[in-house]
Amino acid sequence: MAFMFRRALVTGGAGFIGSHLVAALVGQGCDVTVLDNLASGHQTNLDTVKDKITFIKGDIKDERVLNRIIKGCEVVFHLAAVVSVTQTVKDPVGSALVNELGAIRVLDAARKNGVRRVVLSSSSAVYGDAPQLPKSESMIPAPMSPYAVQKLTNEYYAELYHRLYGLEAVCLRYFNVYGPHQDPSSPYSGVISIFMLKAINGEAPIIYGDGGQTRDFVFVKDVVQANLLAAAHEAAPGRVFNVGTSSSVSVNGLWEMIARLAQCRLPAKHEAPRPGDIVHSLASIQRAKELLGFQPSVTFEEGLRLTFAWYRQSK
Ligand code: UD2
Repeated sequence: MAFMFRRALVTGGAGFIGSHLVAALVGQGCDVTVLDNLASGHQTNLDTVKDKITFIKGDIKDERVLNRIIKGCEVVFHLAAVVSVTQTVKDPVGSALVNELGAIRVLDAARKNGVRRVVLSSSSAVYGDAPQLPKSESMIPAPMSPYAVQKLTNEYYAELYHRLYGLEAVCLRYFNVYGPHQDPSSPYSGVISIFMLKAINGEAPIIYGDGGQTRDFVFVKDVVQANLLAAAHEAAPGRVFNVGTSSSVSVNGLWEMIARLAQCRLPAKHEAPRPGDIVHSLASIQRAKELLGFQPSVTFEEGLRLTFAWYRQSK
């Protein structure tokens, strides 16, 4: 029996993935509160639902705010985080205060206020550069950045809160998520957002290395689907699930597809590989398929088309 819920809190709900999740929850009649400090999220991401949600500008580190707004929620989707790997390398302590301590505060506020389930956003970063493909949840994690350690720590705490306190915590390891609302403004933004902007502006992108590296790109709508399944399904609590598509595309192939969409004939410039860049990444989504009924619904071509239309319109 699926767990039906009416009230949810989304931390990081003004961010790229969070804002899509909020819209989907509102669409299914859920009463949604968003907590976001707008450090990397944008309130404009919530424009279409702003009259139908409660928006709180605040921090997950603020225990008082958290305890106040979590009351009465049946599910918490925890997406608030320092999302840049580079930022966590520059500031391991500051980022841990948000990504580790902040997450524990969310789990603890949930426990103390009778929340039934918490869905936490984790990352494929926890696998590091282990060569085995596809990456499956049974592999031993090999985190290689503070970001990855922080996400893995969240997973351990989630499991612990499930075991010790019976809180129904679920973790989702996202692979390379793309789609509308992804911010292309930093050199460490998602490659699709960067390439889209370059193509629209008629500029050549930079490909690091020979471009043969591959990624499992998952459209944001499917990440939302995974969150909703994780929140509702009885098989989810206490578990970790990969969220990807189980197919991959090379960075060269990606630029070809985007250039075709934009009718841009510029060849990419190649630079030295990024230090620490992993070569191949591919998800096994067997567990999510079997236990949650997860099935990616948007083909890569379709997802790119939708994303491109959004960047062109919002330019
Ligand atoms: C993703 C996640 C990161 C972490 C990591 C774990 C994103 C945005 N980042 O990093 O948070 O979970 O996986 O492994 O999802 N590239 C170019 N040119 C550019 C930008 C990127 O060639 O202008 C290449 C880059 O060198 C890499 C690939 O594109 O090989 C993907 O880069 P990315 O930054 O989008 O994502 P990734 O996989 O490094």
